Amino acid sequence: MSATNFVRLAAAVAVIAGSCAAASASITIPMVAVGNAGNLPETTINGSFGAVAYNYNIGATEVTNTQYVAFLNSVAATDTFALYNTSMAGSFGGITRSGSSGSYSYATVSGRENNPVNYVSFWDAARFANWMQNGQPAGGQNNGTTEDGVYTLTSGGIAANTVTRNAGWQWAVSNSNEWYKAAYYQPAAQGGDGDNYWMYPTSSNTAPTGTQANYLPSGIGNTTAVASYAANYYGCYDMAGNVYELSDTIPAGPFRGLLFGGAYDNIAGWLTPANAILTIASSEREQIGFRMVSVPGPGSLGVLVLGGLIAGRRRR
Ligand SMILES: [Ca+2]
Ligand SMILES: [Ca+2]
Ligand SMILES: [Ca+2]
Repeated sequence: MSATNFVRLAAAVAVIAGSCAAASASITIPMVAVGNAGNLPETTINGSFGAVAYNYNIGATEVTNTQYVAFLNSVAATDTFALYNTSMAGSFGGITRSGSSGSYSYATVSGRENNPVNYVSFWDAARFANWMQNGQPAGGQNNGTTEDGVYTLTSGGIAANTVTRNAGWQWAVSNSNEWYKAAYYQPAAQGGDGDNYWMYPTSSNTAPTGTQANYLPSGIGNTTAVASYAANYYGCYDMAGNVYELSDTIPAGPFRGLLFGGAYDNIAGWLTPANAILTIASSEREQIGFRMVSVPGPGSLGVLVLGGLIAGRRRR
């Protein structure tokens, strides 16, 4: 990343400044289960991260261009909320747009179908999550499609960066603890490090080689197809490198993060928890994509949130 877009903060945190089929078929996002609910956080490296009180699923991979194209073709014939960024058609992207507003259609770039989508803001990712939560409806960006569901998106909430998950969420953009746990956690009793947390998202205390993750030593200098390298303990791919993945955690101000794990152009130190970035919620960059989380089983968090009513129904 260029130095002009970075401001180094304490604790080795950086800030990123603002910076092919067209048919809208239903998509399936491969998810892996992250158990060990109630695990303790890692607290010695870069704050306190990784504690998650509930079981959840997380995307096995970053959200891909193919998955994002299905979203665009469902909701962005008129791209009211700028879900498409024209840089997606460039050499780091993988999505083209044709037609004119009102009849836009979108396609993946040949050979980059399974690369992670990038040039997405947190608000794009939040709208994707709403679309997933709402059952992948077609027909435009409206309150039943992209503007409500997991995240209630109002102009005021966006401007103030105060939008958080609604109760009963089933799909969401991963938060920093969910992401961190899936990347670095492995119980010592199940073969993990002595303190249950690895230094690298490849379930190791040794930096991956350029053939084990897409980061600077790979020499690729661009995104690669997701799952081109081995999965980690929980079955997640590319938590080390490829693209950074947005977080719905609000640390302060206009930011979302922290984002851990590095991108295709980072050195090994940026794959560790010692280095992470905050990103402005509206920022869109080639190094940043996102990964989904869901709660296990249809409506299971709804059971937790709504208590005995639904739980009782489910027992019948
Ligand atoms: Ca956008
Ligand atoms: Ca450790
Ligand atoms: Ca990644």
